[in-house]
Amino acid sequence: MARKLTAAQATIEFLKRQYVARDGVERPFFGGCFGIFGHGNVAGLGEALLEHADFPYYLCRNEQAMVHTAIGFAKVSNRLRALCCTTSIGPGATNMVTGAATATVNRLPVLLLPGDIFARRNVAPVLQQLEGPNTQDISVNDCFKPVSRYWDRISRPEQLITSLPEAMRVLTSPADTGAVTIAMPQDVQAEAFDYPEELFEKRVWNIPRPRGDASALQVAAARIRASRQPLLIAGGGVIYSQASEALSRFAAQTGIPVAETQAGKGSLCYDHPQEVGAIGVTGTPGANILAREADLVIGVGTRYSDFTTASKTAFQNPAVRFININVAEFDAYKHSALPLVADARVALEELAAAVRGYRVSAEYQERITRFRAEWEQEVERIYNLRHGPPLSQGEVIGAVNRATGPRDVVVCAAGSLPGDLHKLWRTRDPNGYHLEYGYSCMGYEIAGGLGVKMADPSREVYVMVGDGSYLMMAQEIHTSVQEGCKLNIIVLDSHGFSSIGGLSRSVGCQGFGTEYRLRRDGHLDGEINPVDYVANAASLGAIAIGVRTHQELEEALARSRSNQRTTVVVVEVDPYHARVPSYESWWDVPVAEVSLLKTVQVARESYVEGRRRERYFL
Ligand SMILES: Cc1ncc(C[n+]2csc(CCOP(=O)(O)OP(=O)(O)O)c2C)c(N)n1
Repeated sequence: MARKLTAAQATIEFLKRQYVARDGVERPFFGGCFGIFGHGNVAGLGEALLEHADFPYYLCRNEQAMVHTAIGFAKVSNRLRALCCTTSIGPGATNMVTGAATATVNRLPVLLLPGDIFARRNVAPVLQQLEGPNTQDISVNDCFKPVSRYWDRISRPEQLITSLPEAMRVLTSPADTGAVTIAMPQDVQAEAFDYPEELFEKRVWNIPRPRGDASALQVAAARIRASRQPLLIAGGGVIYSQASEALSRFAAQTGIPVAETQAGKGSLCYDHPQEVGAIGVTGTPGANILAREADLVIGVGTRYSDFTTASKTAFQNPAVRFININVAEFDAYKHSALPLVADARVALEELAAAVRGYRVSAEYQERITRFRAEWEQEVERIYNLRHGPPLSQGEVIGAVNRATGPRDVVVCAAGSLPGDLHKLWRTRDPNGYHLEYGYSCMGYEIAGGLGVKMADPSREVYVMVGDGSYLMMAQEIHTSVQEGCKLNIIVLDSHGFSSIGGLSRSVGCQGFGTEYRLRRDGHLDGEINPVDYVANAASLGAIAIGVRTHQELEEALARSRSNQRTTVVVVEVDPYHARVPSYESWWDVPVAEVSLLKTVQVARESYVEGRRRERYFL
């Protein structure tokens, strides 16, 4: 049996029938399709989406943003659901390249369907086509190749029959997932073909929980038993595998302290007795001191970014060894670790059984307990600074944390907020802390928050965003109003890039070019160039409230929570004083080796000193 459909209709018909199953629970994989139409998709995929009202279409304001929304959706769904995104050809398509990279870095599934130039070629160059004199076998969509986990171009309608299942294999693979790009030439989208009926039958993709090698597991258990100062690092893999309970039991049984990466924060509830906080550049003192001294590091679902390893300075014990539990072989082998290529939950359960009877020393446990108590005091201090106005960023985080419920989600991506949140946020749910810190893409925040809300409307979503990120991509407020997806957005106005300003000063560059100021005598150091964020947000349809004092902030947060429509609270924060410090860590940002500037020469000296502690783990 065959069904005559256009390539675009066949694509949507196929996507509708894709399901995933894990732990016996089955669900449809796709939640619908975001898009912006142009000549490259309006008559092809646009027509197909119009016909298939049961596959929802969402109109957004910017193509990059819709990929961020799809990322937020997939991340809070633990990669068990995804969205697809369709664009026209040319600029609409390449606007998604940054989003594709963000998805792939973070290993989150998104299906991108950019329109493409005519496969038929006879009318080329079409509007928005980038021609080349050396080949006709290329379009701007080739830009997606390095940022996609799977890439294909459909130049004949029947190619979908082999391409779409491959796309699903990659999207649902715990180890290989990321952006999948299927470029759809606009003429082919509208072409009909007799597709085999089987292509449109319901398919259930099992998300596996692979087990590690049995002998490697025994070696791992022996290493744990022999260790005196073990530390477990929980990465995003713990969350995606829904391994929090297994981790909690493992930590309680063994007494091994758990430090969390940005993607792994929330693996344990903040008040778990073995939770020692954030690790690395944006880490807390307990986690970083324990990392420095650890003789065994057990990395679970982490890819050891430089923020986690403090640019390879975090682990200073000469005898340190690593065990890496990861579904991705690539990550499991990092730091010459004993690799356990396995699902996090399964591996932690098996390891718990294999080390039964082992427990860290009472002295080690005492240190963990002390670090935890000292850190709680430090958080209280920062939450209650009562600085300003302008308020300190730390106390704004405290006020927002206090205003949230246990299942609410905080969303953030770039600037100084991620570091401060990593340290200070008290997470009570594995999906309650939503940081896009793989690509740390400014502009992710509001668009990503929309994806979170769409995936789970039962949760209140709190987007925390700096004024710089807000100005890059605030327009999805309008989409959130369209969809009735209420967000609580807190804009922290520091009149520019306070994070990069601080970084610039630390490398001797004096904050150059990082503040929103008017040009004066040829330099960007005139008066502050103000932005009315309240008016801006209101113009997009949000309820917008400007606050200055602590009390006004608390009242605005209470109002925001009870509002039905997206609410934006704008608060000025002090970019220079009462900043949250960094604790026991370092980040490699190379400083100019020669410079006429004294500030740079001084910074270079301490940079050279810091680099001495970078290690290879061979
Ligand atoms: C798309 C993008 N461009 C540039 C950067 C580099 N960058 C990181 S943080 C930052 C400034 C962020 O400013 P803002 O959102 O106001 O936060 P703040 O630094 O004030 O906390 C910049 C430019 C980035 N992460 N993403």
